[in-house]
Amino acid sequence: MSQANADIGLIGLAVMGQNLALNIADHGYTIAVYNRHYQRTREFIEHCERTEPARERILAHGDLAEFVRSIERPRRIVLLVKAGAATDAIIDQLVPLLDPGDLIVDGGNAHWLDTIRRERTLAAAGFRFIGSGVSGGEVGARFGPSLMPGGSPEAWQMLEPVWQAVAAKVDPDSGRPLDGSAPGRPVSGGVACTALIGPNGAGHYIKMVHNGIEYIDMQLISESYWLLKQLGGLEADAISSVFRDWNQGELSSYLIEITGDILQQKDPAGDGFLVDKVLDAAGQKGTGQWTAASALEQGIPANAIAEAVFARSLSALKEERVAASAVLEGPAIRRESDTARLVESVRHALYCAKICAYAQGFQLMAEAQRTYGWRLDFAAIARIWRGGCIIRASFLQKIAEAYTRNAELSNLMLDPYFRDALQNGQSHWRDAVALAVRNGLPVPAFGSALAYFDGYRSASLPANLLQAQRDYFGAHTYERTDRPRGSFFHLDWPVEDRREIES
Ligand code: NBP
Repeated sequence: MSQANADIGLIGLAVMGQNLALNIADHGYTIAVYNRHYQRTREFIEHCERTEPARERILAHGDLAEFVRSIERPRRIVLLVKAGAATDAIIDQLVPLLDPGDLIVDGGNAHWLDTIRRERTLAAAGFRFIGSGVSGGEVGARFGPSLMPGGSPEAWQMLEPVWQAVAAKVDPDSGRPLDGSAPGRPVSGGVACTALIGPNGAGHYIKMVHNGIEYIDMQLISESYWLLKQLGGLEADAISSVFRDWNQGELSSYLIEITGDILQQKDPAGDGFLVDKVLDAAGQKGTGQWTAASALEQGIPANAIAEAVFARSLSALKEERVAASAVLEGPAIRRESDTARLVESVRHALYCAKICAYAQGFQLMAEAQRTYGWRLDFAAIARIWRGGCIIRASFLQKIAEAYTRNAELSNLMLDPYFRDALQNGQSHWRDAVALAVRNGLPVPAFGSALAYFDGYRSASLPANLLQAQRDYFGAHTYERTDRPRGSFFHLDWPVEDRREIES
């Protein structure tokens, strides 16, 4: 029988698993690895032999039982396999090989309800389970991801030292990510971008909302690019300079930074810029849809996040759009002569709409905490997102400060810092949306975020008429402005002798 000589185990050696295994090994842990098909394991080990200083701390196994036996008890086993049925399949194979008290950590993009189910089932059988969001793609997994674990405090105690070690690090004062890692030389110091989010599915829920925010962040940046190109007539490299400039200020973020890089890239297969040759049909993997669906189910107006998902769906109808463009006419596009003013309007629109998008994401998490009985620390969540993940941005430091000032903040837009930013930028934001509408350019994210802002700040909305319509055709009742909330009335609308009935 083989000896237990690994501190931790990891299953699933596709791109995320390989990189996280190397990150864990870089931090001094001996890690056992296993993959369903051994060929992938063999290739990984060959790669490690060539380039990885931590190679001797990676122990490869082709047999699952041998892999499990090689891990010190109580065992910690991280799964990075395809989310869904694959995760259940590997858990089913693992369980008979484990001992009570062992911990399984699912680092895949699981649906939070699956995580709640798995945690309940495994806890009942005496095992520990954590569903942990892992963000940052392959580079993040390799040199410091943002990690969002959900589970019991006892399970977290087992995982915490490893997750603290491998997570991205930020400067505690500025919140800026600490860079400079290389194989075998992890970042030292700084604050780790991880903390226990809450019980069972809380970590995966927060990871899902992160991805929903990622969708809207990307859509807002794309709409900015489009207005600068279509109305400003700017070439990709000129727009790149604008983004690089914005990256020095309050919009500073990973996504703005990579947009600056992308727009500079020449087409390796020909003339011009690569972005002009990339087909305008966006793909999606599902976490944006989950976020929008969760908002709909919980009645939270995350319209900008949902619009970002629909914008991808509309873009994917490429052939239909091409055909429709020959049939459905819009206004001719008129170039703006004052480019500096256009750039300024778009910058403010981007920042204001981004505030609304994050306000929606945090409202969604606040509702989920009520629905699932979690207690979430929103300042801690914003801090975790400051480094390692795709939406990392200096802006998140401001959100952390807002929730530190007021942990019960009902909407981010009401925090003094964000209130002032919206006040400062809204006329530019309106100009950008108006320009887009007049020129027939679609800006669903800018526009829906503005509608959210205007709706949220309106003491009165036309829902009085809507509610009267509901009562007219469906006897759904209405409340009256001159009576206390909670008193409901119905009118017998269609008959001559109309009577109002209170219920
Ligand atoms: P994939 O999501 O492409 O999954 C491939 C891995 O799952 C391989 O190791 C594969 O084994 C394994 N697998 C499958 Br498929 N079915 C299995 C089964 N029935 N039993 C055991 N193993 C099975 O890999 P990834 O892109 O590295 O992502 C891993 C997880 O991390 C996913 O849940 C993903 O959603 C999440 N995630 C990915 C990213 C990213 O940027 N890619 C970012 C954040 C989170 P095989 O080699 O034998 O086929």
